[in-house]
Amino acid sequence: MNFELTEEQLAVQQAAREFAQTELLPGVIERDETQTFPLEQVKKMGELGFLGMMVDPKYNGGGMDTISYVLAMEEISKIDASASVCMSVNNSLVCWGIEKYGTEEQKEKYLKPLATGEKIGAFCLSEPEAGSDATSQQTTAEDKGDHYLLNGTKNWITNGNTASVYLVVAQTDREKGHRGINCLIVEKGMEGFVVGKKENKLGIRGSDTHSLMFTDVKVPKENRIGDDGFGFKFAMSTLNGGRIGIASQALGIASGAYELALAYSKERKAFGKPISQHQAIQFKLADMATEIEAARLLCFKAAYLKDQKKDFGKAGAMAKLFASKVAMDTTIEAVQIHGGYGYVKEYHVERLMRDAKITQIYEGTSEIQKIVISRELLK
Ligand code: COS
Repeated sequence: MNFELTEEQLAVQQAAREFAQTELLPGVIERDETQTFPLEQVKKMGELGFLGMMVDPKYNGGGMDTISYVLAMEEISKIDASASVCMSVNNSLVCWGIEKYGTEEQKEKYLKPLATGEKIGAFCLSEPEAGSDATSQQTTAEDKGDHYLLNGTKNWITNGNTASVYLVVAQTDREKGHRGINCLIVEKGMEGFVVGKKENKLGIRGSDTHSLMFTDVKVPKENRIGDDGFGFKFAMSTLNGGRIGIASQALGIASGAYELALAYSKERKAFGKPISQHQAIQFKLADMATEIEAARLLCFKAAYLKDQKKDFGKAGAMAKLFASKVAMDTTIEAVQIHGGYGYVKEYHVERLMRDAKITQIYEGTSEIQKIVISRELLK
């Protein structure tokens, strides 16, 4: 066992930290306020290799390990979780999914531009009436010989408008249940595909969350990922990895809030001394730091297992379940330590508190993570 990061991992961490400080911090409060997607910043993230970190260099990726991805996600999420959710979806759902299960043609056509951020991807599983219960897909992909006819609505889609490549899960044969589901690569601009309304959200307000409508969209057969009926397994397998990304995002939101609270506690005086000298605050800081460290280790463990090509489903679910709770608890305490200042926008912690909540909901709620974990335990 080795707890040391490699030179390369440390360099990635440093690069992500510098990028977040110089490119994401300026304007993050305004983007949250005005619900503005960080388009320029995401473009730069692509140029720096943060959008296809683990993709094989032969498909324009960074060829990095998942630990480096966790480190970069943590640093970027400390400052701007709206940017990091775009990064997480592009890396661990869309790029990974196509690289692992796509055809060579799909990789050439879609993975290469996705890995550099020239194109942005979206993962479209959730529907108005199918979130946790992902097998009850109402969107249909009717087999028409050389193409599928796609009809239905997807909800809460991250990168909904910014994306140009969409992985859309749909039911082809209802009688076959989850074995009748397919995942299709849909391009923006295909006739009958309309981006719907943007959601007005509690947190990650800079991220671009939309509903999507598909009406008789003709999707060529060569855009199906995997064999006929593989779509549900594809979604589950991809989400296993996505959960490492969201766990790292939650970790970053927590550690960002903790660092702000630590610094503030040394500056703010009460009863004649910095509040960091009061045990009430010291105990909060001790709890926050301990829980964050535990969350980080769970993220590393899941990432390590993935890199070792071992089963990482349970580890990823544990990391997400725990880190998202730590994000919620830590940000609430960070606001508390800031007192009245914590409740106003300038101090960042109120935004982090709002951003934290979604990590307990998307890519599988905490309750779903418990289902995934307990099924593994009881196997
Ligand atoms: N990894 C790989 N395969 C998985 C899997 C996982 N985590 N979970 C399920 N599967 C496979 C099963 O092995 C099963 O295949 P077989 O029938 O060949 O054995 C198939 O998928 C269907 O699984 P199951 O019968 O367990 O389906 P359920 O309807 O009971 O649902 C849960 C399983 C609840 C785990 C699943 O629906 C889920 O993860 N839901 C949450 C989806 C989600 O994260 N939504 C958020 C949207 S993205 S923001």
